[in-house]
Amino acid sequence: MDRIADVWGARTPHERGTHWPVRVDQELADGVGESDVDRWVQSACVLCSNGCGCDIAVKDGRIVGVRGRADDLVNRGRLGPKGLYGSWQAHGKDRLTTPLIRRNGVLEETDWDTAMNAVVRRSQDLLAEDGPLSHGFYTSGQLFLEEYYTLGVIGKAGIGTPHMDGNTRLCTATAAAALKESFGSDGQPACHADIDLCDALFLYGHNMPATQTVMWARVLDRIEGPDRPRLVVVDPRTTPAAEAADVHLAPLPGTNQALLNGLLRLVIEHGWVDREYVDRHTLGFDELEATVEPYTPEHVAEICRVAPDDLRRAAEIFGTSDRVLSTVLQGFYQSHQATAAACQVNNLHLLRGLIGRPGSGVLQMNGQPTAQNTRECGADGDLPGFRNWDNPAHVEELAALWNVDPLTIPHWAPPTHAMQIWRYAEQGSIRFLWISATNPAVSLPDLSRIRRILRQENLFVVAQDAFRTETTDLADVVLPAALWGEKQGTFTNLSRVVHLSEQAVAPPGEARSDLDIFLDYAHRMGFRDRDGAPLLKWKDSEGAFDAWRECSRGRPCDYTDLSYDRLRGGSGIPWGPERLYAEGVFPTAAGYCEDYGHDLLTGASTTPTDYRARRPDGRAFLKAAEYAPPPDQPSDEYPFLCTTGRSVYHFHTRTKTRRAPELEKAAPDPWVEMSPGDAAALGLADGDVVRVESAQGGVEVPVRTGRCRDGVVFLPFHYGFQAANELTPTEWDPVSKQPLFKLSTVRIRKV
Ligand SMILES: Nc1nc2c(c(=O)[nH]1)N[C@H]1C(S)=C(S)[C@@H](COP(=O)(O)OP(=O)(O)OC[C@H]3O[C@@H](n4cnc5c(=O)[nH]c(N)nc54)[C@H](O)[C@@H]3O)O[C@H]1N2
Ligand SMILES: Nc1nc2c(c(=O)[nH]1)N[C@H]1C(S)=C(S)[C@@H](COP(=O)(O)OP(=O)(O)OC[C@H]3O[C@@H](n4cnc5c(=O)[nH]c(N)nc54)[C@H](O)[C@@H]3O)O[C@H]1N2
Ligand code: SF4
Ligand SMILES: [Mo]
Repeated sequence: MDRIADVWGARTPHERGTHWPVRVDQELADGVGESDVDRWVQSACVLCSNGCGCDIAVKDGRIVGVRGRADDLVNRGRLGPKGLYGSWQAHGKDRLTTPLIRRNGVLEETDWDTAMNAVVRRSQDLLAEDGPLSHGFYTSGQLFLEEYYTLGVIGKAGIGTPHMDGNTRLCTATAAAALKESFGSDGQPACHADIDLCDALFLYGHNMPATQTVMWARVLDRIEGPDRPRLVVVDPRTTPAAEAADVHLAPLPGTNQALLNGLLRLVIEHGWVDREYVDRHTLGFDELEATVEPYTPEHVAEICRVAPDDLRRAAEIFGTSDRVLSTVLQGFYQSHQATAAACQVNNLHLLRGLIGRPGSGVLQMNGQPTAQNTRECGADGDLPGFRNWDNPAHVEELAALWNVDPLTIPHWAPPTHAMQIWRYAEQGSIRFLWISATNPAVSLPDLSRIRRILRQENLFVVAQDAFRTETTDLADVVLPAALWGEKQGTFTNLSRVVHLSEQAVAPPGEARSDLDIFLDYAHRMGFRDRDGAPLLKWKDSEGAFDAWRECSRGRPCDYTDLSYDRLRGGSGIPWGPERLYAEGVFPTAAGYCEDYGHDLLTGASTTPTDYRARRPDGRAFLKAAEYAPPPDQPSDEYPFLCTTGRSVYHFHTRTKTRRAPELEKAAPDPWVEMSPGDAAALGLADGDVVRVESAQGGVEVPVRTGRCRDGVVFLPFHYGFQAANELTPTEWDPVSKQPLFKLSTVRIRKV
């Protein structure tokens, strides 16, 4: 099979409500036949949030391929291009095999004792001099649950710093925020099987054919089946999803909130509202109705530059289909008014009561494979178990569980978000920054600033990765990490399905699992509980998982039903029921909710008193917001709106996918996409190299025409050279604090 040319693979069409047929995809190294494989080891793919179940092929102690798991409810055997080629081929290539330490400005190989002692000495000195606020932790959406929970406890109960976040801030902080604002807690309402059952599917700022290829294969099998669901796609580019759509709305980047207010207005005006559901299960209808009133199709058309009739058709599909599934992703989360716009998708579903029912619901998508666990376990700064930092009873629960003084656990202010952590490092109040499983020197906005911060003399940077990256090159200590397949752990996909990933092979050289590294740090630091016993009472991944189960008990993400034994064999298993909120009861009770919410326009927090006074008691919030124009508008100097995102063949900063020959060959270099009209106006043809410049910086890349609407250009952000993030500004959403990667203004000229 060639998943480069044929990204989604052979169709297996089926009828609504019937099981998605099995199709097993497999890839083995050249010269390795199925009979050569010594064993197949159970796992799931870690190259996107879909979390496809797979088995890892092992021969002579090496990983030699992968195969989809036919039994898995997520993928029924399928794997996409990244899963097939990218998940395993990087393992043997130019890995970090020993720790590195900077001496006289140069990174040199060293042993673990020297490296860890240097980390611990700096940590202890700073704690003594400046206290916990000198420490910042910037982690990932790509470690395992056990690793996040361990890191979370170290940060909160060992050090006691609020400065911990994941790159999930760049990724799905808005998903979490929108779920909290509308429903009271994080937790994905819908499930994958809703694709098999829906009558209409809405993709909001989501290029699913490129970014969850197996999920899209599932959609294609409905689209080509006998009872095709209708498809509406909201994206300024003509993505493959847009090409397949019944209605493609291509708003100008940054105008999602106006478009959604327009859709809500039409749904209300035509009486497509389930009044009984709204009255019993929601709060805030009158304010929502009043807020969306000015957004007539004509007004919206003017702001978003879409055809008013297309908006009407989209609203009618939403209003008149029995079962509607919506997905939301970066075109919303990384754009202007991110949380506000994502909440309006929740509002559409609440208005019709289309949530928690077979074939109906919302997927506020994840992107990274384990981002859900970063959020659940508190490695994104939130308190573990979707606990509310502003609720003293929740802090007490954790203090009792960990046997520490509640005052150690930082809860005097909201947890510090990643963009603020970088700001503190820039200003010099954070002097110890531990980066794990992320490559900020490519993935954060305004890269010249990020490089400047990482190079600062008075900032001690620890970087923990499997490869040398643009980030490890700027670190003071580099810790070599084991990858997926070289360690054991669990993770939870975009539909709450938990998979166990077993260790298939030994890590190379002296590389160690992130769990072992964190445990070693805790041990050397001597973190203790109130009785003088070690703070961390587990020594391996299963022990960490069991400790986490206790922490999650009674919370919305309750894992107590799951165990390593239950997760072995068969399919991954969701936490909670298949769909959340089937009864229309939401986790909004004041004593239970994860957050008291915010004003969507300004980000101002709701006080606990005001929250309680609204008596949500299980009802969802219909939160409204006006459209506000984006801060950056095209000008004579920077006439184009620039947006950034993904290509199907690469994962992020390419540390794995550029080491997979098939993927690297398919997309070796960056480019800029623009509309044929804009290209012609500048006298540009395909392949001409242009300089793209924003107020932050510039890149030189060849032009590809097509896909973009006039006035908008697009760059993939995967490449560490001519990197898209040289262009992006340091701006974020007021509620979720997610950076605005999808919106800058640029000028373009031929070089
Ligand atoms: N192949 C591949 N797959 C991946 C990844 C990868 O790197 N490569 N990464 C994974 C991760 S971590 C994530 S977060 C997901 C991301 O998955 P997606 O969100 O699907 O990917 P993006 O390309 O970032 O953005 C999606 C779309 O947003 C559109 N867009 C830009 N601005 C706006 C706007 O203002 N409004 C609207 N409506 N749309 C806009 C862009 O045109 C783009 O097509 O993918 C996951 N899957
Ligand atoms: N302009 C622009 N910028 C963006 C985006 C965009 O759309 N546009 N998208 C944003 C989004 S959604 C995301 S998710 C981020 C992604 O940005 P990053 O997280 O920086 O990207 P990755 O390349 O996935 O980096 C993960 C690193 O972890 C390493 N790694 C993998 N597995 C392990 C492990 O088990 N242990 C350890 N220690 N290391 C491991 C990899 O080698 C790699 O270096 O980029 C963000 N930046
Ligand atoms: S869809 Fe995502 S999880 Fe599935 S094989 Fe592709 S990259 Fe891996
Ligand atoms: Mo992401």
